[in-house]
Amino acid sequence: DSCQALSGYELNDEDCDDTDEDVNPDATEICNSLDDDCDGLVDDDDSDLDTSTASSWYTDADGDGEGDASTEVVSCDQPSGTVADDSDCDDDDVAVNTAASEVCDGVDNDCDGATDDDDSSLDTSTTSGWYTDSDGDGYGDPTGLVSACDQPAGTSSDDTDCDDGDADVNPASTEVCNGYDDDCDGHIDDADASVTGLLTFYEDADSDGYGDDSLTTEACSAPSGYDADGGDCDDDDSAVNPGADEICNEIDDDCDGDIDDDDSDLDTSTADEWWPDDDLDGYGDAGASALSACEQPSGYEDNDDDCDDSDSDVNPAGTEDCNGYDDDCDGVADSASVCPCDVEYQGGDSSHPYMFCQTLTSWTDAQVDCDDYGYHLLAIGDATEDSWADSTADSYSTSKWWFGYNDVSTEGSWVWDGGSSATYTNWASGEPNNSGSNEDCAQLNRYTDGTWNDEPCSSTFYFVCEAG
Ligand code: 2F8
Ligand code: CA
Repeated sequence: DSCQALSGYELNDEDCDDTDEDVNPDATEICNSLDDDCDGLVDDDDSDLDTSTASSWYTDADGDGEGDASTEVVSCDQPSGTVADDSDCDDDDVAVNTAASEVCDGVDNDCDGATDDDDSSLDTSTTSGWYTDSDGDGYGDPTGLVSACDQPAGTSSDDTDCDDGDADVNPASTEVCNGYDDDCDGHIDDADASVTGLLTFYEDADSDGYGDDSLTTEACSAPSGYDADGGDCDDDDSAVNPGADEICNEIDDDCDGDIDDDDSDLDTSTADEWWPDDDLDGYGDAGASALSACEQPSGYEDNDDDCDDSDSDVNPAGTEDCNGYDDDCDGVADSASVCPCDVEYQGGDSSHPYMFCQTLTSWTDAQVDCDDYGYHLLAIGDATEDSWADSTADSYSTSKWWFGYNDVSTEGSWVWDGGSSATYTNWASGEPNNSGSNEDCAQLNRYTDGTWNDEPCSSTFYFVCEAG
């Protein structure tokens, strides 16, 4: 004791460690394993502990060295079962922590917030192989590998599609004849034993494009010596098949069962032309249309030389007679050589003869003479015929010529030989005058201008006959 404070002495004895100036009742309890504030309690045991000097500890339930952030405990000493790390995102799984590898398992193994394919640090050795399935047929393109945990859209676990651009082509498809390896077995069409839908081909021995219906084989493509078309009715003759033209040769060229004229398909350019021979004189009707046929039809001839198919005496072999007809079909009816008189034709119409008979004959006898050859006394139809007949008669003789106009039957009623009425007349002025009440027949050349005159029918003149 002393009255004054002695150097190195204090009025209290509360220092519990007088060798450490930081330890005393006024000191702050901190983590240092000392009873800093001399309250008898050290560190974690002292409720006065300055926790800012303590550490945070986290439960590491799975013992993987990383703790559960939700289990923070602040203390100086590490509690048993805790760690200073708080990064374990699953403290019940020792395999899940920030040191783990991200693998395909649906778990965020490395606690980085991303799972599986979403994690760029994914261990790709744990992924699966997926193959693009562009055609959506469930079979993937072996060249379109995509590695991922989960199957990406538009992929397949399969890698056996041999054409990922065609949904009809894959190992489950049926091989058909189309030039593709439909079922992806490496074999196309006929080379694939599983092919279906084969076509029928026909053996074509004559190589004309059409085969024998009785010799067939099934395939996608025509084997050598076979054709897609059958129907060849003669496979030894390349000119005979369904594609051939039916021609006149007594063969069923086009294999339709009909031969030559019996076949409506006949190429008529190979047929002959036949003309009807109604008068059966061996000569066809020159005025008829020809019939095309391979064989001569009954009643037809191979010529159209008959100028009158209603008269078997008229044809090129006929005998030209004086009858007003072209009996031998040479284009000329009658002639002076077969007729009793000179024969003339108006305007070059050799089918219509006129006879200019220079024998003095009464009108009535002349009428009979004309009629004997199938003619009648000239009937003048118009001024042209009148002028021609008059000038032609003049060229033979300027004497008088009978023609057919007469009023023999009824005085004053003039008609042509045969009885028909006239549409044209050319009487001389003052004629007919029935001079002497005895003139009933008409004649040319009383007047030199070609006009007509009536004279007695008993007079004998030259006469003009007209055919028909
Ligand atoms: O003058 C016309 C007249 O001339 C003759 O009679 C005089 C003719 N007769 C004979 O030639 C026979 C008539 O026919 C004629 O009309
Ligand atoms: Ca007269």
